[in-house]
Amino acid sequence: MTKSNYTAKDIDLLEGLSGVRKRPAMYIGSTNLYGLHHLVWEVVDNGIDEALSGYGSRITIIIHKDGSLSVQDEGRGIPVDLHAKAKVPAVQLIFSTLHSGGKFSSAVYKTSAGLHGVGAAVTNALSEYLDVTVYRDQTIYHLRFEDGGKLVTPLEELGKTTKHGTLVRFKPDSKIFPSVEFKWETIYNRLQENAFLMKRVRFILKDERSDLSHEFYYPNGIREYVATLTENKKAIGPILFFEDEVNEIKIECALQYCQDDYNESIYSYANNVRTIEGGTHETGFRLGLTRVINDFVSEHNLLKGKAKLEGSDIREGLTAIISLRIAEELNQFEGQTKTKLGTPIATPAMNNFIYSKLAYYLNENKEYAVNLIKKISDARDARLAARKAKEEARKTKKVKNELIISDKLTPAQSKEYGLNELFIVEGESAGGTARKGRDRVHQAILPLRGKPLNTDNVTMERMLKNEEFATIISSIGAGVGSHFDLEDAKYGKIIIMTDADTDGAHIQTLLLTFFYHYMRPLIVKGKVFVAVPPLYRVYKEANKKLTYRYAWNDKDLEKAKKEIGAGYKISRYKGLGEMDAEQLWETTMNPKTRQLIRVKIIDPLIVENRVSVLMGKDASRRRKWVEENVDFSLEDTFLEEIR
Ligand code: 28G
Repeated sequence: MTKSNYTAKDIDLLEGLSGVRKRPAMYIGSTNLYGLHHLVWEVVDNGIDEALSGYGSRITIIIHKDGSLSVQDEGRGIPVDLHAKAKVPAVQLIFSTLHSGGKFSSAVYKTSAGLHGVGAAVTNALSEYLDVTVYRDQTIYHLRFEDGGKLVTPLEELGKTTKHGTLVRFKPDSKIFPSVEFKWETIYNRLQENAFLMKRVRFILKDERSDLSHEFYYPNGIREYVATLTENKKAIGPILFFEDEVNEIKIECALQYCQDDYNESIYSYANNVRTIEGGTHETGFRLGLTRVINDFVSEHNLLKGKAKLEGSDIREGLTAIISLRIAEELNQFEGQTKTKLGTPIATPAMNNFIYSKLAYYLNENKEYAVNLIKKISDARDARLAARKAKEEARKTKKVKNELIISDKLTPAQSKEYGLNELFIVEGESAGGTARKGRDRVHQAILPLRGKPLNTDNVTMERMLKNEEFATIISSIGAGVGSHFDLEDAKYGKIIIMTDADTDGAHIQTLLLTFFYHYMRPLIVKGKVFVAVPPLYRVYKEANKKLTYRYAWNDKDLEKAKKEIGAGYKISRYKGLGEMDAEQLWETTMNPKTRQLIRVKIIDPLIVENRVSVLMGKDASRRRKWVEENVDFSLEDTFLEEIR
């Protein structure tokens, strides 16, 4: 770069970005993989906003071999004219000014303003380089930043073109991010989600590191989203799809009921942002749904003399996607993570919307209506039966069903259930070691023989016949499926402890598949964990004194080698079985020294994709997937350290 190009204005702009570099987590949540991918979303969201405004129907993302990533849209191209006040090209400003998203966007419905929504300048601030190429007014424009947003190539013209759009290529700064490796699957899932929500837009993802590529294009939008989420389930009737505009809110909703599904899976969005914490639109949806079903039942004199249907009965086995488009000024986010819709009018809008659409549909499709009401009333009966059984058990003080539990479980002594931990351990021998090493007061051990049953695609009846799961269910003591009641759980933590190899990962997935289908509240409320055994032990014996360190990854290993000093030896743990009771306690079970990963459902698609690919019937699809994801870990299936 030539120093003379650098003006006082450029330096002012750079100062804002240096704040981002000093405290990146404030802007992108963290500097782990979550934050790394946030750089991608900021740029992609701008391309999506342009498409939402009606310009461009294709967005291409390429992961390059050098660790950079590029995003190209076919919109109008970012304006290059000098900004009236700042006197620098608008495009330069967008990549140098924080929060430029809100200020500069002309989109009526904006994607961002969600979790962090701080604009592409943040991506620039945290990149080794960032190139912007604009195709606009028959001209190719270009500018380049390096080293956290320093303008090294001011806006230049590269030639003529007939194209229009914007191309951004950036390489995350390895001084900021411990890992700068983009994950194919993380980006894949996010783009798929976006594609479902934007039926007009084609998303193309290419990975030059592995030659993988994929195109997402769903002309049927969220209908296909619901179809994907329910592809392994037994559907009751067709996927219903409704859309309307109410009080200037554009509403789309797709829903499907399934047999043998005891969960409610309602996923809502506002302007393409997933509203994880729900909010006013979800509230309205639930109100309207409960109202329309109960009104339909009483109008047609169904279920005479039977107990009222509750909302939970009506939502059991329901998978629904709700997508709202709200004008920017009405789009309010609240909640701890700003993923809760606060817009008040969304409640009556959704309430009336789902009421009128579904009432009409049910009256026009009596056969469907009868099947649905039957299913819902079965759910109500099951709920009442479970409650009655529970009350009986309490009356007869038969709660001491620990006695019925098979001899496989080594229980904890404490009756303070919330503090107790259930370790589900791979293998009888590791189970034995864990039994010896544990804290007897609060830790219970349940060893597993072999691989647990794959509970995807089997009925509950079949699952209950499986001894391992029967034992898990009775050990936890809180019921199963729609009868599951978190309050009755005998443990505050369920900890899956397996070897750190592919078999171990498979067992984790099988167990999580079970918890996901039959005890989902455990996962939703963050009660399920995966234990992380160490991979190495670094040790040395000198002057009859043994010193040692454990290492969970290669970084730890380097640190441990340094701490132990010259003459160290390394033993690599291949499985839990290689540790004695004391070592297992110290490294993997002791709450003070162990590492646990909390299981979360980050994204319904990630879970359903993984579950259906890994657990489904199609072996060739599974093999291909495993080949493509050789380094897969559960971390991004069910698990994520969200900040
Ligand atoms: C490829 C990666 C990410 C974008 C546009 C297009 C316009 C724009 C972007 O304008 C500043 C504020 C309001 C005009 C808007 C072009 C209007 C007319 C745009 C992107 C200037 C922002 N012509 N495409 N920003 N506006 N794509 N893709 O970032 O007044 S950002």
